[in-house]
Amino acid sequence: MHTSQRFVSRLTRQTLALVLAGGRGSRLHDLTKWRAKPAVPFGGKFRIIDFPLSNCINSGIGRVGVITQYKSHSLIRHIQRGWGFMRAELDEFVELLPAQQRIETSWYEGTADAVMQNLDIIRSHNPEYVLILAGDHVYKMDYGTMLAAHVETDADITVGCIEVPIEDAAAFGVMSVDDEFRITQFEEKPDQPKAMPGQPGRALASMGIYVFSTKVLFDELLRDHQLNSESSHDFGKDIIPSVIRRLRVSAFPFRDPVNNKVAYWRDVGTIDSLWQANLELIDISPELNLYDSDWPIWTYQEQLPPAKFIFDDDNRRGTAVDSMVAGGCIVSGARIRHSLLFSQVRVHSFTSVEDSVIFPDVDIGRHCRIRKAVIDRGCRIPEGTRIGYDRDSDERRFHVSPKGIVLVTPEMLGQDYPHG
Ligand code: ADQ
Ligand code: ADP
Repeated sequence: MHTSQRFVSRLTRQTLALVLAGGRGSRLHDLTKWRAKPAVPFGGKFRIIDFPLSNCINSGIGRVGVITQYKSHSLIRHIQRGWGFMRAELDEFVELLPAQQRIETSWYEGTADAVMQNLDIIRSHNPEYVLILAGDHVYKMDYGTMLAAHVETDADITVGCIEVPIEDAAAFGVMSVDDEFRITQFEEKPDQPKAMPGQPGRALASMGIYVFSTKVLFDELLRDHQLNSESSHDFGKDIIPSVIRRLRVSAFPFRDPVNNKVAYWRDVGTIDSLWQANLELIDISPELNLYDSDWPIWTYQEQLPPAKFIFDDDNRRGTAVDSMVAGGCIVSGARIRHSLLFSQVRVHSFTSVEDSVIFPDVDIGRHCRIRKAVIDRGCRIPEGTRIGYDRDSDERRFHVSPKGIVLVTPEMLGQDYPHG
């Protein structure tokens, strides 16, 4: 075993990371009508893509390309503003790779096609390994250990994997492995997922992240492109299942380095899971600790004053309990309970907000009662509005999720989106 620090840091320096950030995220309904899923706000001041990008930087991978396609304006703006601090003279960068019809006269098809169309850019960086990541998961992971495992097992390809409950497994690529964690079977989104040996309730799911030795990546992408006219050019659907018999494909189980249990990893792909994952951050001991200075999550942030809580004219206290409140917020004579307020939210007197996630730049007028809601950026909630108390009335005006979470966007309120 060569897991010395120097060995791992050599591997991370020889790696180019490509973050796939072009997917639609259609289960997030109107939250992804104007932005790609990786640009969706998360955790009070971040966007989802900040997690894989921060993981790269914290792992020592300084060369990162972000492949964008769908509704990329807000994502591109975020990356240009927030991730420009990399030092080009040290060969460190976060580079945007928009679909631009470089090789084919089409937009990107599947995930493998999105990488294929950037082959010349990959070649120009001359990496030893290419780490392919998804831009839409929330987790903290040291990719250095996955690269080390790739090299130590002499793998051509290594797939990151995590144990999931069998009832959720049909949404993932599901694999079987041998004693040495070599993948022996891989099925993309199977109707009947296979359980792990001896664990009928669990399946081994692909995280949709891959380490490729660069030559293998080039060979397999060209092969898929040239020989397989049926292919949808997707890593999970086409490439991985077709190579497991020919090549050495290892699984890398992602575990928490502190307690060696299954690590925190969330696909916040629905309104319910986004709401829940945000509110879980408020727990006394959250599974995802954002206050961990060993693994900082970087982002773009405006320079904002501290959050402020004030008495109103009638001596009503502005309070927030069991909540997280970002910079620039003003809570004036209103009560906030078990909620997450992103930056620059204003909440006015005689209003209560409970069990809710409020995105940036929202203004909530007087005498409102809001419960179990996700309120999108820029909403102006008129005085006296009730949300989360009467399902029929909510369904007429807003979108209500299966768990009864009410999604409110500016368009649903008849308002313009904030530009700029
Ligand atoms: P899916 O969840 O279906 O399965 P997919 O839609 O392929 O994931 O998207 C993967 C990533 O690529 C996402 O970050 C998405 O934003 C991005 N993306 C999709 N199409 C793109 C395109 N044309 N251009 C740029 N980016 C694009 C995958 C695997 C499964 C695995 C799950 C884990 O196929 O095997 O279990 O991820 O979530
Ligand atoms: P984010 O909060 O993720 O940055 P924005 O609210 O800025 O997202 O919206 C993403 C992009 O889409 C912005 O350029 C915004 O101006 C644009 N946009 C959003 N809604 C509309 C709309 N109804 N009509 C036109 N452009 C819109």
